Amino acid sequence: MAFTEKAVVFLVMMMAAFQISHAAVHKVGDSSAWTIIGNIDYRKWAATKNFQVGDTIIFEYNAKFHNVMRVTHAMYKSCNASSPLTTMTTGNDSIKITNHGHHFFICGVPGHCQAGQKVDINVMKVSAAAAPTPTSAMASPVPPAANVPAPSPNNASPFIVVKGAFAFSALAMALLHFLLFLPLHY
Ligand SMILES: *[C@@H]1O[C@H](CO)[C@@H](O)[C@H](O)[C@H]1NC(C)=O
Ligand SMILES: *[C@@H]1O[C@H](CO)[C@@H](O)[C@H](O)[C@H]1NC(C)=O
Ligand SMILES: [Cu+2]
Repeated sequence: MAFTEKAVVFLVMMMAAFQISHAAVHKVGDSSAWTIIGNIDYRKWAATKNFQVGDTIIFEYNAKFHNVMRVTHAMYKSCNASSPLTTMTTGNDSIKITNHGHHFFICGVPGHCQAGQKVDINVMKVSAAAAPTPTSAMASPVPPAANVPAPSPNNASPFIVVKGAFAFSALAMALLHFLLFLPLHY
């Protein structure tokens, strides 16, 4: 009986560890990818996914014909590509999700968003038990450098992710410094 109980506890711990370290990669449109061919229903595609903070979203497309713009909800609804938050143009763009809530993307090529090339990535708030700590999130197996596209003039999201990680560690260092040196001043 002890063996069975130990085995169950071990299994549960393994599952918990997997949950915490598990960061999924979602390719938008799956094998159809990011396109206007075939009238892909990206709303339906998104509805089948369980997006979590830490996951990576990949847009794969022919960069001659499409792009990816992160936009506001209003711009998403009206397919207004005049002032995107970020624009990505490599044809293989990956975005690491760093916060929950809606993330809206459209193709900025005239007519494409209207034809349905738009997606709303709704990232759920994780439950407290499954929530990764900031430390484990930072130690995720995806090296930031792998996400940085070849030098390009645009302001792609992966850079924001990298900057965010640096900002976080800088904050942690500042806090540590504060805690270590505060007693010396009193
Ligand atoms: C698109 O958005 C811009 C900036 O928010 C705005 O000035 C413009 O009027 C909008 N165009 C349409 C067609 O809604
Ligand atoms: C796109 O990048 C991913 C890694 O981020 C890679 O696995 C995949 O093969 C690439 N796809 C293409 C078509 O280059
Ligand atoms: Cu397009």
